[in-house]
Amino acid sequence: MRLGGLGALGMAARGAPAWALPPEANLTLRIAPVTVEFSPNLVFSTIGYNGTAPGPILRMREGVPQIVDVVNDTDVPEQVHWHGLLLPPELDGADEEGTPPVPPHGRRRYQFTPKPAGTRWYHTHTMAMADLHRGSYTGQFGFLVIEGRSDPGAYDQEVFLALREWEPYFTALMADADALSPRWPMPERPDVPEIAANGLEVSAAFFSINDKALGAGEPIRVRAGQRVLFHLLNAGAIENRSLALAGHPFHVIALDGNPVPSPQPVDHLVLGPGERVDAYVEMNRPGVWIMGALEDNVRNAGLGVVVEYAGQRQPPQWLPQGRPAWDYTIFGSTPHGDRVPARAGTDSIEMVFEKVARAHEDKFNGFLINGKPYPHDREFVLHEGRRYRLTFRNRTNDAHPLHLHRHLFELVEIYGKPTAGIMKDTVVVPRWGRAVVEFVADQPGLTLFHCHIQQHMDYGFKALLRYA
Ligand SMILES: [Cu+2]
Repeated sequence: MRLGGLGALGMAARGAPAWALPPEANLTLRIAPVTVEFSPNLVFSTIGYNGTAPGPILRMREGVPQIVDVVNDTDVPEQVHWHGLLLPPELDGADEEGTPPVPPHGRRRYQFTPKPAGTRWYHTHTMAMADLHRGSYTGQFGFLVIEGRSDPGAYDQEVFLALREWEPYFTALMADADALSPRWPMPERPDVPEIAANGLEVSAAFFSINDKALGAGEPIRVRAGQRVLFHLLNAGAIENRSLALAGHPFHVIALDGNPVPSPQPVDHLVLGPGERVDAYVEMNRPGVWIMGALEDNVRNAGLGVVVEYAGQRQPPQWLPQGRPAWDYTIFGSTPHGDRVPARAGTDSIEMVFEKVARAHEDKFNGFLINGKPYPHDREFVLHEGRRYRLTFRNRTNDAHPLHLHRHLFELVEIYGKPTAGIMKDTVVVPRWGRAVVEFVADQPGLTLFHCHIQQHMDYGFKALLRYA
């Protein structure tokens, strides 16, 4: 065993047996203010990990124990959530589940055995409320890759791209909130539409991929004939993001880090906050191309990166894209029949989501689940070993990325279509839409469920599930 720090040596000098020495962390994450240069003309201050935002790409091996020390060099308590991992509540990283926070100017040690394999991520999980310099509005996010035995296939390069917005502000003037959604059925749409004035929501003026705006920083350099594996993450706090690489389809192989039953090529991707997509691109169209958001205003405000083939020198080119048409079900396997029958022994949990305009401080919208505010004490009680069917009824005019902590779920119905085999931890339910997911209650302990849009979570779009 390697020696720890000076404290450990001191203990040894006093005669502590070697086995009593604390082991060294194999990873230290330091939460502290950082300054990020998004372009030569745009420099922001935020909070990051280890001096950068996004934080370092962490790699762990599935099943190999880890010791992570998190040091908090800020004045406020912090939480690090390990998104997509199956961890006990005391390590998961959510106040609501009882995870002890990392105290201000203090530290906390996390010891865990990471699983399952796949593209995961880590990020702050504090509340922000009306403070747009806290929680997921900051730069506290990064990729966490859990390497497993499964073979991702042959590829020549691996590229990690986190999509983000910056300098958020409150506004009641929102663009079409669902511009990225096709016209899906709206089974939860009320007969009489609500006309209450909408509250202030969060928007942003600047965007980046990783820590650079489109046109700043180095291009992704490729060669004709290469296969490049992209790991994509919407690390944003506020909205769905789209992405296309001019002239090149994405071959989607995994959603939220989990291999899909039917890998498919698509012209573009749409990711809700918290979601990941793993997709490879065959580099077979030499040139200098823009990979960026479909919406011109978002792409031109920074959400993009240049892909440059070797030997090509022309200005980067964007090609007009069609209307977004993202559909999870093309990556699933087809269940038998039109409807997915609940498996024998499956219990049902219904969740109806509603928005209450300007419920908070006469400014911010509030959210209710089944007509009630958080915490839904004893409302959602799980029995270990049982399979649950969760029906999400979105009776609001926004799309919501719904995240279940500490469990993976299988998507069984969305857009009015049955599907099977798609394992996720976050699913975007379209406005007035419905989604049905199933999961096995095999992770005892408090389990947080919430919308991954920071403002929605802060103002009530969350619930605690507990085990009996
Ligand atoms: Cu939401």
